[in-house]
Amino acid sequence: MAGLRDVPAASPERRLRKGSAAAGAEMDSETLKKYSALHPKPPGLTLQYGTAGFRTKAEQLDHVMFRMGLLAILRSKAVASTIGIMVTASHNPEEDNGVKLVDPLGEMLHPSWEEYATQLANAEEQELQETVTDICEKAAVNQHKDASVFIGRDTRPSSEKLSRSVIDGISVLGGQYHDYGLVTTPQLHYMVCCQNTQGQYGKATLEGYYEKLSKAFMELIKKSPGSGESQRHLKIDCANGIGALKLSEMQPYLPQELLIHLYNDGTKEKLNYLCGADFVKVHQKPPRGLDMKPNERCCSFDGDADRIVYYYKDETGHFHLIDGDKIATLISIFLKELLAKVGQTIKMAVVQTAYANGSSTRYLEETLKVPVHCVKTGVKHLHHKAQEFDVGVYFEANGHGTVLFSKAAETKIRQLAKEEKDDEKREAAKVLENMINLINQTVGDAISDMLVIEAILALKGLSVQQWDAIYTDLPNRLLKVQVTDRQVIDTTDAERRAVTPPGLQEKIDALVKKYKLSRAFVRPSGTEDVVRIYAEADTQENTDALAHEVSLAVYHLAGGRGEPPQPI
Ligand code: G16
Repeated sequence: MAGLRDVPAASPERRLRKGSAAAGAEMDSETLKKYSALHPKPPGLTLQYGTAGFRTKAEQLDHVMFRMGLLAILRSKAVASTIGIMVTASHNPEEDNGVKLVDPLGEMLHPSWEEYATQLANAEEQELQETVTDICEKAAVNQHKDASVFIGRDTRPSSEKLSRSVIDGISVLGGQYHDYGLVTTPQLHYMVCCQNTQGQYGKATLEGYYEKLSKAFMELIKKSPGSGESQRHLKIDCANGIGALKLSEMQPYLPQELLIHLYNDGTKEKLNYLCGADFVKVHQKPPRGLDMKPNERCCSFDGDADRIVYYYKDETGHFHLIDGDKIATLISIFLKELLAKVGQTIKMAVVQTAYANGSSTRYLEETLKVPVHCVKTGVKHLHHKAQEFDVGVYFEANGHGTVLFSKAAETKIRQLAKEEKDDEKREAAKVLENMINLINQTVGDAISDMLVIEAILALKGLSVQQWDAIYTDLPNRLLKVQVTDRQVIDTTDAERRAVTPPGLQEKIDALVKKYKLSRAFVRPSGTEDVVRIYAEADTQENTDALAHEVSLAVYHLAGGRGEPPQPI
C-alpha cells in the first residue's frame, strides 16, 4: 500500500505474522503478555467508549492506547480496509486525552465494535489474550488478512507518547501503519477515506487535502460578486490547538480574496483554556486572546478542529453567537436554492440533536420547508441518520457537522455540471459540484466548514449580521452538574426525556411548565464526568432560572457531588 510503512522486521509482530494466525487463539500469547506489561492497566480501572471514543486524564490512558492499537488491527482485518486512530481529547482540558477510531470511509467506529473496544480497554492483564480471542471469534476476524492503520494526534503534550503506545499495540498484532503525526481529526478521517477509496475521494496526503479544498473554494468564489476586487477578512481563534498549525500550512494554498488572521495559536497559552468553540458556545462570550472590533466576522475552532462557531460584536458591544444551528441553516438555504435551480428531485433533510435551538428547528421546518430529524448527541448518530437522504445536512448546536451527498445525488450533479444544456441549470450544478468537493463528507471539519461558510457568504453577498438575522435564537443555557455516577441518568426520545432516576423527569416537567416557550432536558456527558443540563425559555432571565432549578433537581435526585449548583 503506497505511503505505508512496514513495522520494523525485528518487531514482535513480524514473528506473529509468520505464524498461521496473527491474532486470536493461535496468537503468540507470550509476546502479547510481554508488550502489554509495558502498558499496564491500573487494576480495577474501567472506562467506557463514550460519545467520541475514550476520554479521561491522560495518565490513565497508556493501556487504552496500546489496546486500541490491537483493536484497530482486528478491525482492519475484519473489514479488509485501513482504519484510523486519532489521539485527542478534542474540547476537553489539556490534561485529558482520548482516542477516536475511524472506520473505512472516514466514519466513526461502527457501534457494534464500541462494545469490543470497551471490553478490550477494561480486560485485566490476565484476561487480555482471552478477550482478543473472543473478539476475533465474535467479529469473525479473518486472521490471514493484511492490516493497516493510519495514526494522527493533536498538540496535547501527552499525545506523542500515547501515539507511540498505539504503535506498540499495532506492532504486536501485525500489519502496516502510517503515522501522520500532528493532524486535525477531520484530516485523519479524510486520509482514511482517500486510502480506502483508492484515491477517488482525493490524495491521502496533507497536500492532497489542502489542494482539494482550496481548488474547490477558488472555483466557488470566482463567481461571487466583486470577486478579485475585495478581500474578505476572518479572525480565527484556534483554541491553542492543532487548527493553528494546519491553517498556517494551508495559508499558501488559499486565494488572496480570503485573508485569515490566526489567534490563540498555542504558542503562549494552554489548549482550550478560556478559548475555542466549546468555551464560546457554552459561555456565550468571546474567547480570550482575540481582539474583536464591532461587526468583524470571527470564528472559533475546537481543540482538534472538528467544530466551528462564528460570532461578532455589534456597535453597542453586544456579543452575537452564530452556532451550529445557524451554520446548518445557512448551508440548507444555499443548497435548497441550488437544488431548485437544477430542477431535479434531489431530497434534502437536516439532522439535529436535542440541543438545537427551538427557533432553528421552527425556521427550517416552517419557513424553509425542509424536514428535520432529531437524534442522540454524537456525530456518529447524526452522520448515520444523514446517510438516509440524497442530501443530509447535519450539525450539532456546538458546531460539529457537515453535509452528506448520496452516491446517486453526487453522480447526477456531476453529470449535470458536465452535460446540461441549459446554462442556468448547468451553472447551479457546477456550484453544487464544487460544494461537494469542498465539504469534508467524512466528518465535521472546522477548516472545510469555514471555507464552505465563507464561500456561501461571498456568493450570496451576505454580511455576518444578515446571516445572524435569519432567525432569532431563543435564549438558552447549558450547565454541568457533577454527580457520583452519571450513569444513573438514563434517557429516551433522542435524550429529550429522563427515564431514571425515578421522579427526575416529573420534576423537570413541572419546572418547565412555570415558563413560556420553555424546554429543558438532562443527559450524562459521554466525554466528561458530568451531567449536562440544557434549558430554553422566553427570556434569558427565565432560561437561567429554569436551568438552575433543573440542575438542583439533578443534584438532589441523581446523587450530586460537592457543593449544590449556584444560581447563574
Ligand atoms: C464530541 C462528539 C460530539 C459531542 C461532544 C459532546 O465532540 O464528537 O458529537 O457533541 O463530544 O459530547 P458529550 O455531551 O457527550 O460530552 P468533540 O469535539 O469533543 O470530539
